[in-house]
Amino acid sequence: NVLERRLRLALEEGGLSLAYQPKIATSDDALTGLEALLRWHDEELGTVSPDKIIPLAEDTGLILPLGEWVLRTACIQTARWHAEGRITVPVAVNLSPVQLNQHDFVDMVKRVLDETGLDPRFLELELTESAVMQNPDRARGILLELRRLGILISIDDFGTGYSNLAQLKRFPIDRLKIDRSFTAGVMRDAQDAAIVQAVIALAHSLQLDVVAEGVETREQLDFIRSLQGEQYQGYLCSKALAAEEFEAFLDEWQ
Ligand code: G
Ligand code: G
Ligand code: MN
Ligand code: NA
Repeated sequence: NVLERRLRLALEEGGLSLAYQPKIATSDDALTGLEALLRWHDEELGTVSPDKIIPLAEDTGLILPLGEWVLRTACIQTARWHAEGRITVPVAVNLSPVQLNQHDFVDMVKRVLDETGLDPRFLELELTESAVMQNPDRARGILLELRRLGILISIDDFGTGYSNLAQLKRFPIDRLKIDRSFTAGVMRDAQDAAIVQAVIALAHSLQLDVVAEGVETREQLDFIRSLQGEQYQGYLCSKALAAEEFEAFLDEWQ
């Protein structure tokens, strides 16, 4: 498989990069975090989306070295931005469910934090509901260990997965991210608006905060703010940016 061959090569010899999307406070427009997202431009294949890369990597086992590369790169970049005084917020990294099954996953995370010097309080890990529900007892144990290190845990794409609230409440979670498919509909679809309202209320009653994903318009932001949703991400503020572009964004935003 040519995609697999090129991905192996990119991992060994370079060609992968990360883009960073800002997370913003709805109350005062302050930067509250950034999410690292994988990017790959290959000489032969052109630009390949993470929606193609991640499933392939999961099927071939490449997700373990790839996931470690993403984590390490995000930590190095964030530690540097902290040292330069550019930011004081955490970086969020997406995890594949396959990584949770890695026997030494927590040790790998500890090692990367040690080696990059990033304070664990400035690392956030994003997992989908389905990822944690595959093996809830194991996932819970791992999340408790991560939490003990000071790492933040978010549930990504909330509302689209297999949700088990009885299980979810046992997990050490900090934050729910409302899937962008719901955000997209809030101004035109009463059901989407009701779902977003209910998810924010649920999160708050469980002492979790909320990030609305995919906010593209001022009206959507106002809606989220009126429900006291704490943070948002989306094109209204910025798409995910290459590191140099992200620095320019920071200079302008503050
Ligand atoms: O970057 P984009 O917004 O196109 O991302 C598409 C999907 O790929 C999203 O669901 C995102 O969570 C996922 N994704 C992007 N980067 C990573 C990564 O480093 N690891 C994992 N597991 N998923 C990622
Ligand atoms: O699943 P996850 O939330 O990690 O994926 C983030 C994905 O959402 C990336 O593909 C990113 O490029 C995309 N994205 C981020 N903001 C917006 C937005 O405002 N609108 C749309 N349509 N997509 C967005
Ligand atoms: Mn995410
Ligand atoms: Na998401």
